[in-house]
Amino acid sequence: IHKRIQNAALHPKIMPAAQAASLIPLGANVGMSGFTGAGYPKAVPQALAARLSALHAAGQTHASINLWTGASTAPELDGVLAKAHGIQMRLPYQSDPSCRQQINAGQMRYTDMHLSHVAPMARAGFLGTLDVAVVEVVGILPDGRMMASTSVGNNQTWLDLAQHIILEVNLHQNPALEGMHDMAHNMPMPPHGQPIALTHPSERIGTPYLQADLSKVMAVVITDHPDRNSAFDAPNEVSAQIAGHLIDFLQDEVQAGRLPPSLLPLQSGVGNTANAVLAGLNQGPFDQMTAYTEVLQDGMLDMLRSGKLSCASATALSLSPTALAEFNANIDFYRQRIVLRPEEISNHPELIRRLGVIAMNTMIEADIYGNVNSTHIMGSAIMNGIGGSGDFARNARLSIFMSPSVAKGGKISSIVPMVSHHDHTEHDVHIIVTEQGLADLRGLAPTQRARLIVERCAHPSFRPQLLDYMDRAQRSGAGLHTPHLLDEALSWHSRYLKTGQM
Ligand code: 0RQ
Repeated sequence: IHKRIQNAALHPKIMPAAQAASLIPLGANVGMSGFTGAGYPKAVPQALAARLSALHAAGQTHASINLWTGASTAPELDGVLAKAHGIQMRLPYQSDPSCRQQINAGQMRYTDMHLSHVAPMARAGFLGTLDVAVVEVVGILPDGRMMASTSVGNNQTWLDLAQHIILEVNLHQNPALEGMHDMAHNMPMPPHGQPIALTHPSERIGTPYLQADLSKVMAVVITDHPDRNSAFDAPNEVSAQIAGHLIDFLQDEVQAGRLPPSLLPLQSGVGNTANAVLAGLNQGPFDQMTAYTEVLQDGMLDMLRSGKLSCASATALSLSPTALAEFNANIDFYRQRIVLRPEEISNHPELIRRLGVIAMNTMIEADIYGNVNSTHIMGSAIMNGIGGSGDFARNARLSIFMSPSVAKGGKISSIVPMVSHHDHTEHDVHIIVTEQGLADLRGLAPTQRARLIVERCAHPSFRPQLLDYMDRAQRSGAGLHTPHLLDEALSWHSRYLKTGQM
């Protein structure tokens, strides 16, 4: 243990998780590490959940905390705390079934934010005071610098801002992660802003270590557990078709001279479809690609190994157990090629625009004019959150959204007359892809976009209804720039809610 915690001043602070959890004040704002199932604290949240449950049983029914993280975490963090009714408010992103259920039942407040905004907003004080940071690290050097774990997220900001710090030193995480991180953060705010000096995904502009005022550390907890990440589904026919359309399109762009042969830095969202697109790119014609993304998942690891991808910048590793084992076995190879950064840098609009990122994200639905909903089911129930999709889509050189054309066994069309919630406006969406085909919306007016999206992307079982809506809206809409029949525009969603079928 002392090999991992080389700073002797911290040794007296080593304690069991339950004791550390008892130091967190009720009602506190707590900033925890964790991003897409990687690098989250594994013991203190569970101990805190047990403590809160006991308090609830003893009549303190409102005992809870406000929970800030990097992004989604895992059942041992979001899951246990939500099940214990221990989270009063949550930000900036979650994907946990229990959290989702409580948010949609009106029992948990959820502030769903662009991930690049979180650290600057926290520093500016808009989110309130951060009482406690709970951060997983791999180890602590004699001088107190800390080796970061499998995700960076907002960890350095939480350590900077928190009044008190609890560290979880996870012996299971590979000490050879040391050197993979680049912790530049806390860029000068306006009116003192400066250019961020990154011009290539592989560049480094900061130190590889987390740092903190060690006098704020009130507990150090030892853990020995792996990140809990599930395996991806093997690409199915639909995701393979989406990948195929996308790769054909990228090849055409290269041929037309609009993209270089090694493309531009790739960003890929999470999920099975995104992973299938990466698998397609790994088999495809492009070489010497790079990635400037937030989550590095299995597909990108395969591409690094095959040499298709020369380097990747991200804020978190989100690897299946098999991919994680391979990563750990070859970590020296990957350390040369991967940089993990704070999410305010991995998702920074300035850098995404400068690098010319190709953003590939999954959506819930798009409308005929190209507006995209990434977050809400039938207009009012949250699924996960906007995450980094807006940071990338708004600023990308090429902003791509993909989805199967139908959901729930064909009862729902992913292409609708009007989206039931807007995350990405028509101005931020360049390409829509489904298994049916790809619509390139660049430079087109709304009615041109509508025809292309319906003809290329909608499922044949919904296409006639969409064409009929478009034709009638174009004949009798109140305005003919973006023609709509307002009484009907959301009728597909209300019909689904009433009948179970759009
Ligand atoms: O529901 O699980 O109950 O079956 O939505 O859909 O097809 O499995 O797709 O897992 O890739 O998620 C947009 C949610 C897609 C995700 C979203 C139902 C469908 C299923 C999931 P079930 P799939 P995925 C990087 C970038 C926002 C954040 C983001 C997401 C469930 O990609 O959260 O992009 N994106 N971040 O049945 C009703 C529809 C539906 C629908 C799908 N039209 N209507 N239900 N579903 N389409 C990562 C970070 O930022 C951290």
